Amino acid sequence: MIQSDLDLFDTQPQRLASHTVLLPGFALPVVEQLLDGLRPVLRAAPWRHMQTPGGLRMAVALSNCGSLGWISDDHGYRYTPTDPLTGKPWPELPAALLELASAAAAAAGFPDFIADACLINHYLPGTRLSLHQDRDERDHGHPIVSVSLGLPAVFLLGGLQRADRTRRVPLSHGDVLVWGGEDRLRFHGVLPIKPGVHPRLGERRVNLTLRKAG
Ligand code: MD3
Ligand code: FE
Repeated sequence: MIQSDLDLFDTQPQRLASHTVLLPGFALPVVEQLLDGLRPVLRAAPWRHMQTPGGLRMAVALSNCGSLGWISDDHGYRYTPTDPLTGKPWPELPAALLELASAAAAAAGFPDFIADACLINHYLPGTRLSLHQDRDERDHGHPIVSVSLGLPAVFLLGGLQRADRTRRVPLSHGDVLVWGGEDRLRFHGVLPIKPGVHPRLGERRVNLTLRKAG
C-alpha cells in the first residue's frame, strides 16, 4: 500500500476542541451488533416525530432506549422514564451499545462513563438539525458519546454563544464523537443530509447519542 492511501483509512483519534474527540470508524467492528440490538428497541419504541414546545413538527424522527428517554412536547424538552406513545418504560439499552459508549468515552479521556440514556435520531436525505445546545441533562459534568450510522453528515461545531463561528466536521458511518467538560455546552447542529444510498442502511442516517441523563 502506498503511503498516501493510509490517510484514507486513518483511524487515529482527532481532537476537535479541548474536550471534543472524533474517533473515526471506532464503531465499525461492532456495527452489526449495534443494529441487532436496535431492531427490538425500534419494534417496542418506533420512530416518531416529536412536536417542539412551539408546536412545530421536528424534522428528525427519534426513539430512545435506556432508563430515561428524551422527549419534546408542548410543555418543553425533558427526559422521561416511559415512552409517551406506549406508556411503558423505554426499551433497555443494548449491551453492545452500552459497552461501546464506555469504551469510546475512555478512549477520549473520560474513563468512568456509564450511559443511562440513548437518543436515537433518524435523518432522511434533506433532514437537518438546527443549531442548539444540549442542556436537558441533570449534570453537565458527564460526557456525551455520539455514534453515526448510515449516510454521511456534516456536523456543525459552534462555540458557547449561538453567534460564534461554526466548524464543519464530516461524520461517516461508524464514526464516534465524544465531548464533555467545557465543550459540553457548545452549540451544534447537522447540515441537511445529502441524497444518497448507504450500502448497509439505505437512504437514511441514524445517530445514537449516549448520555448520563439521570
Ligand atoms: C454537542 N444530535 O440529539 S450528536 C442531539 O447527529 C444532537 O443527531 C446530533 O445534537 C446528531 O442533541 C449531533 C454529536 C455532537 C457532536 C459534538 C458536540 C453533539 C455536540 C459538541 C458540543 C455539544
Ligand atoms: Fe444536540
